[in-house]
Amino acid sequence: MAYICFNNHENSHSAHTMLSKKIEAALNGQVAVEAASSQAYLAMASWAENQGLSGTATFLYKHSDEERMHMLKLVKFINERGGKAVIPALKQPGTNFKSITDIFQALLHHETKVTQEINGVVDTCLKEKDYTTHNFMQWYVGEQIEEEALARTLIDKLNLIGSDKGGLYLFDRDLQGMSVATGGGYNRGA
Ligand code: OFO
Repeated sequence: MAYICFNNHENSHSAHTMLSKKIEAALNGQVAVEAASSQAYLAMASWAENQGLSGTATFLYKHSDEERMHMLKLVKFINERGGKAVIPALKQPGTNFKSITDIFQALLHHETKVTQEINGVVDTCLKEKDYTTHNFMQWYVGEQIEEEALARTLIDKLNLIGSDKGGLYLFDRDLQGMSVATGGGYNRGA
């Protein structure tokens, strides 16, 4: 059946109100945050790989990819709404980690800051009355709940394991098949 959509992506510049400069700047700020997250987790993945923690490395490489996807989603949204996405320069992330627990604490700390940034963007959307972008940002709000919960669960597990090598081996093995996208599957009735 022929179907004409007047609201498709090609027409989106005219079909939706264009982004205000404030919203465009806030979203571009978030592009930089997601890019920095991807880079930070890439450094963590590489550290874990060098420590022989292959499951942890796999998990972190995947996490880095997911953050890049979060960045891309924003880039496309900004451009589709008639704005201009800015691809940021990247700073070298921290590479000196003391332990696997140190990694996940740094990850949780980082994600808590990301949540604050996202809340800041949501706040700007409300102030600017941009309900389309507000709606788009809800995906990020939900994602942050998952990511923070998973990081906390992993830190709890690591605290229980302490210096037990067998426990650490099993922890690393379990991380092999896990990702934020699969909802963790850790300690959630699995
Ligand atoms: Fe870790 O989160 Fe992106 O958004």
